[in-house]
Amino acid sequence: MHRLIAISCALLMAFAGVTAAQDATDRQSWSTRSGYYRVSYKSRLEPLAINRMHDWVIHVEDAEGTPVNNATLSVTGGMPKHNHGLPTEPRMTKSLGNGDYLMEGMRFHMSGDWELTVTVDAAGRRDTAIISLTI
Ligand SMILES: [Cu+2]
Repeated sequence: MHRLIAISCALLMAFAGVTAAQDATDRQSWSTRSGYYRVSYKSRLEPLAINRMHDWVIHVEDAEGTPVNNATLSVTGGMPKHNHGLPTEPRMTKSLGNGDYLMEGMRFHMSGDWELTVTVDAAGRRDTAIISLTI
């Protein structure tokens, strides 16, 4: 019984952590290393699955929450525990407006823990966010 309560508490705390990390759009977002931007993403393949080529829409805001347009984005990534990268080279193909950017060519070829490095380059400020996700 005590064990069950402990697990419930851990779950509640995990939920609280996720909520705190969410931005106004109710999506999880990540601050870039130097704090210039916040990035979030939406996969056009939901739920995420392995071995399926798909697109992401990455949203970029500045530290004040204003959407950042006219940025250049790049995405690299891999599985740190396996010491390998992404099987593809995703490319930003379009600025969709309102701080949204289309990244084409996303594909994950293994289940497990992935780390994506999103580099945002706008108005001479280049900064990087690390997005962790598990598929
Ligand atoms: Cu792997």
